[in-house]
Amino acid sequence: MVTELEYKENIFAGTRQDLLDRIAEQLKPKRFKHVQRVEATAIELARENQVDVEKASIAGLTHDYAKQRPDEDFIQAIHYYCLNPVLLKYGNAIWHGVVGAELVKRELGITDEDVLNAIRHHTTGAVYMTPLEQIVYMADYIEPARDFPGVEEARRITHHDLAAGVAFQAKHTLAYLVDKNKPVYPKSIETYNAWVPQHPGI
Ligand code: DGI
Ligand code: FE
Ligand code: FE
Repeated sequence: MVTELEYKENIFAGTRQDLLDRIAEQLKPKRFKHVQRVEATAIELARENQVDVEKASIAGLTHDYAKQRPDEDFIQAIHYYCLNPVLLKYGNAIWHGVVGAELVKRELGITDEDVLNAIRHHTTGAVYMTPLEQIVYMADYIEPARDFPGVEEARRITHHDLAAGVAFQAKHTLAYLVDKNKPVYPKSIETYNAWVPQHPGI
């Protein structure tokens, strides 16, 4: 049971309930429920892949911490933390992960780089992703309330082979963005190139 999970690694200075309370202050109920489902899915994938369950819980709960912040907060943070100015051309969809990780670090005091990278990369993926990063990227995509054509296949592939799940999502997200004439963040293309040709079966 997720609710019995006791934080012992001092990645976050407080209990899981303390972390939930901090996140609930930031998110509307619908989004708050989503991050709890992502947490549960991330814990499941962590157990299947011998990954630290406490990190999976914390990264799952915090991955969308900044999703409902105003644009000004992100723009200010891009300047303050000297992040790549190319980011300014994008919007909330890209900022809430890459820039959101800096807000998580500052406001929640979480400094574990694996957790922060899982937040940074959860939307676009990345060329190199640790097992924890792959888990958060996939948990966000397959959590139980996700309902898009192909989600069942995504779940099946991911539980069978985490890296193949990453390839599946990278391919389908890129195809979706192209179909909708959306701007593609270069990292999304890098993720595609790094993961998809290696998994021709997906
Ligand atoms: O925050 P969530 O809704 O839980 O999920 P997410 O962070 O994976 O995705 C947020 C949105 O970002 C989703 O609609 C897909 C979109 N997205 C992913 N990669 C790119 C992107 N949008 C643009 N413009 N460019 C990208 O490369
Ligand atoms: Fe997100
Ligand atoms: Fe999410």
